[in-house]
Amino acid sequence: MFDEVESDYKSGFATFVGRPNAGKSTLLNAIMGKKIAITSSTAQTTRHRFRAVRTDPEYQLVIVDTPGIHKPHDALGEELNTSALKALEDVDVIAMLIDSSQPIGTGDEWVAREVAKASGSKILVLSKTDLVDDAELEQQRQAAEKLCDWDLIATCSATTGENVEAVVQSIVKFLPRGPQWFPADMDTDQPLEVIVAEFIREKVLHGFRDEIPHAVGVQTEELDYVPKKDLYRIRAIVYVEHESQKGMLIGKGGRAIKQVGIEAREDLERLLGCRVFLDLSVKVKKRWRRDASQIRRFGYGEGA
Ligand SMILES: Nc1nc2c(ncn2[C@@H]2O[C@H](COP(=O)(O)OP(=O)(O)OP(=O)(O)O)[C@@H](O)[C@H]2O)c(=O)[nH]1
Ligand SMILES: [Mg+2]
Repeated sequence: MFDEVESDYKSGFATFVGRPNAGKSTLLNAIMGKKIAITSSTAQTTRHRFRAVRTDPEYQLVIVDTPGIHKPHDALGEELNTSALKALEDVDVIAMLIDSSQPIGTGDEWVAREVAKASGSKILVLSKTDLVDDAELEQQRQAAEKLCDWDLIATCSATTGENVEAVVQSIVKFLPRGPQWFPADMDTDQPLEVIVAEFIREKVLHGFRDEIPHAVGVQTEELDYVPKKDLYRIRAIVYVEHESQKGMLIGKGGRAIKQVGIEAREDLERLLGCRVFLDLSVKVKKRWRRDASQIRRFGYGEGA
């Protein structure tokens, strides 16, 4: 039994919020020391709220990654915002990320106002410090400082790793004393089917531009471990909204989708620690981004 009086063990929840592309998921992966979340330069890469758990001898920190908060253009965008804003409720710490290299805009001001209304401790994290010099960082700090009554301001680069551990320590400082809520070996609450679909979607985001990254949704249809062969047999469907997008995704002689499959398989083999047989197909689901029930079937926003 956990003894609240005698134990100094800390545990609690922190959430990462910010505009799309602020670097939330990249920082989450850097903190976890492995790839839990997918990342890309496409806005709205993250499409659902999920938890990552870091267990340490002195604390258990649960980080909630969220979709970037933005001006929505369709039902999917609205779902993403709702899902992100919900993560501000009932957490011990809110870390708002602002890209050090981008001008602060009305989008940041809007997110900061939502953060201000929440009850958790508030940390401003100026991200991507490798992209700016000291003077630029100081300017950004002065501009961002005014957005909210911050309990602490931190800076880091998730790409180089600089100050990432300092950010963790800053968050932990605001965690209450409490027990380990989750098993020590648990690193995320995302079901394997979801992680697999997300890893595949990431490769589409990396390989395509314009409308395709936003129009794509991935569903894992089959996920079987074959002990005799020590391999996972995975079947997944990549959905797009139009026949023309399907053509682009498949590519000449199937080359484009094959490349997505090769890259996804490498990541999945690393994740699962064994060989992967990956069967990918492409289908059209017209206007799925306007269909709330289909959005949820994919697990995006608030999920199924
Ligand atoms: N140079 C540099 N690039 C970074 C850093 N952190 C993230 N990036 C890049 O910024 C882009 C966006 O990163 P993500 O982590 O996907 O951003 P996000 O805030 O999770 O975005 P959404 O999920 O769309 O809300 C990616 O291309 C990352 O590689 C950093 O510290 N330095
Ligand atoms: Mg993200």
